[in-house]
Amino acid sequence: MNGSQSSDKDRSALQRYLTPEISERLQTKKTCYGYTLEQLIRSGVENPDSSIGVYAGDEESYETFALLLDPIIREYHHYDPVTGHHRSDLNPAHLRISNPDPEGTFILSTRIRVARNLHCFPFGPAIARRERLIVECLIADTLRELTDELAGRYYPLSGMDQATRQRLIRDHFLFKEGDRFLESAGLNRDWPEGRGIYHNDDKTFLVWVNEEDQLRIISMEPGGDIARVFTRLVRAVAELEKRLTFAYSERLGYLTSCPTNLGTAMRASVHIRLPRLSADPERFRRICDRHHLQIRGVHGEHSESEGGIWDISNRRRLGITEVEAVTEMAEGISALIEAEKAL
Ligand code: ADP
Ligand code: CIR
Repeated sequence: MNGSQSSDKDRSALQRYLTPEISERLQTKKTCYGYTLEQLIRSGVENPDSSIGVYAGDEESYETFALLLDPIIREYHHYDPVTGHHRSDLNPAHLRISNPDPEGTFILSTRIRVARNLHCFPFGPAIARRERLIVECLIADTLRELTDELAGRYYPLSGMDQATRQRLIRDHFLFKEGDRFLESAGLNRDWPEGRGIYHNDDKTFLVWVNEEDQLRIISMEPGGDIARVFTRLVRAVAELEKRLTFAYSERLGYLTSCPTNLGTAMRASVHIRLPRLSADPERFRRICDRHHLQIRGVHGEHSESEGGIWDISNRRRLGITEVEAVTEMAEGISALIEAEKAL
C-alpha cells in the first residue's frame, strides 16, 4: 500500500494510510484483549472498495494502532485527534432549530441514533460468544427499568419469527445481518445469537443490541420535528448512562467499532423526497458537501434510493457537539428543500 497516492479519493483510507513503515511498526502490536493489526484491517483488505476499511476491536485499539487510525480520523472528521478534546452537549435547550418542513411535503421521517459500547468489554469485532451474551443480558436488564414513553420490551433476534423480522426491517426499525464489510470485520460471528431489539409500543424509541456497536440508541418518528426526536433521545441516553458505563475518551469522545462513528457517535437523518434535485446528482452532492451531509439510500448504508427518497444525515460526528451535529443537519436539510422548491 502506498501512502504517496493519498490524493486518490477512490482508494480506501486504509489503502492510502497504511504505508509499509506503519505496517512494520504495528505488525507485532496487540491490545489487552489481543486485537491485532491483521484483525483491524481485515475488512478493508477483503473489500478493496471500502471507503474506510478498518474496525476497532476495543477501546485500546485507538491507542495501540493510533499511527494508522489517527490520520484516518483526522481526514474523516476534520479533527485533530492528537491535540483535540471532544466536547459533548446533549442539552436540548441549546438547540435553536425549527422543523424545516412544517407542511410535511418533503420529509417523511426523522431518526437520530447514537452508538455506545460498554467500558470493560471488547467491541463487536473482537467479542467472544459468551461475553456477547453477557453484554446482551446487561443491556436488556437495564432497558427493562425504563419508564413512561421509553418503556418497552426487549425482543431477542434468536426467537423472532422470519415474518416479524422481515416486517421490522422493511419498516426501518430493525437491522439485518451485517453486509460483507461487517462480515469481514467479524461482526456477524454467531449470528443472530446475542442480538436483539428493544422498542416502546409506538416504535419511537428503540435500542439495537450487539449490531455493529453494542448499543444503537434510536429515537425516530414520522415528519420533521427534529427537536422532539432529539429531546426523546437525550432523555433515553441520560437514563441509560445512569446505569451503564460507556467507552469514552476525552480525545475521541464515545468509542465505536468504526472510526467514522467516534465522538458524538450520532447520526441524525431524515428520509426526504427530493426527486428533482437528485436528478442532478452533481448539484445534489455539492449542496450536501457544503453542509457536511451524507447521502444514503432508503434502506440504510450501501443501499439505493427508491422514488427519489433519500436518507440524508450529518457526516461529521467528532469534534463537534451533538447539538452542533443536529443543527448542521437541520440547516443542510433546509438548504436542500429550498433547492428542490426552486426547481
Ligand atoms: P445507522 O444509521 O444505524 O448507521 P443504517 O444506515 O444501516 O444505520 O440505517 C439503519 C436503518 O434506519 C435503515 O433501515 C434505514 O432505512 C433506517 N433509517 C435511517 N434514517 C431514517 C429516517 N430518517 N427515517 C426512517 N428510517 C430511517
Ligand atoms: C467502509 O469502509 O466502506 C465500510 N467499513 C463502512 C464505513 C463507514 N461508513 C461510512 O463512512 N459511510
